[in-house]
Amino acid sequence: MALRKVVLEQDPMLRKRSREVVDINDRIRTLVEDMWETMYESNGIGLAAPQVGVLRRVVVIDATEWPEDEDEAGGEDDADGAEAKPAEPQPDPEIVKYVLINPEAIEVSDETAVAREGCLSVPGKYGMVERPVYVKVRALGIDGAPFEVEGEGLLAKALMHEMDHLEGILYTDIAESVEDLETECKDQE
Ligand code: QAP
Ligand code: CO
Repeated sequence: MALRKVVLEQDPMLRKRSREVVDINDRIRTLVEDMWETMYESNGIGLAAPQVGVLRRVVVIDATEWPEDEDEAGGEDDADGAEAKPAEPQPDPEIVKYVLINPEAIEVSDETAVAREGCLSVPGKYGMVERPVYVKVRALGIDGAPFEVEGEGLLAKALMHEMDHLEGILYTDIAESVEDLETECKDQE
């Protein structure tokens, strides 16, 4: 496994159409391993192969929404009470993790919503993007078996955002507005 370099916005590679995978071989398996590593290292929730400079129709997504992320989990710091409250058992989040090879949208909703998006290839920016609220995608898994995934909310956005990358489209092309992230967000090194 290895980290790969993330290709940035101005690189013409991101504007090209990626080609179908015809054979899921060791090269593709290594690519997928490296994409997971690269995505997690950069705190992304989705990554498409062209973002690491490989023009193949391969996407990884981890849109798992951890309860802690949404709100300060638990809340109050332990008061000096006699009985320390046992930690509330957190429900296990549903793991929303997919490798998609040659993904195709086979159904999209008419209903759309405008929501915030970012992209590892466009660091330090975000934009408001209108997308269908629901999509059904057919793809091959890393084992070569076809499967379907239905996405709503974050997963739907991630699926459409990543499939756009395979067509050479960036969210900044279709965003209603793009703005700089506040500089107080200091998760860079
Ligand atoms: C695509 O985007 C996406 O600028 C994945 O400083 C976007 O993983 C799916 C990221 C919106 C669903 C909704 C961007 C991390 C990650 C940054 C990403 C940054 C740190 C973006
Ligand atoms: Co992106």
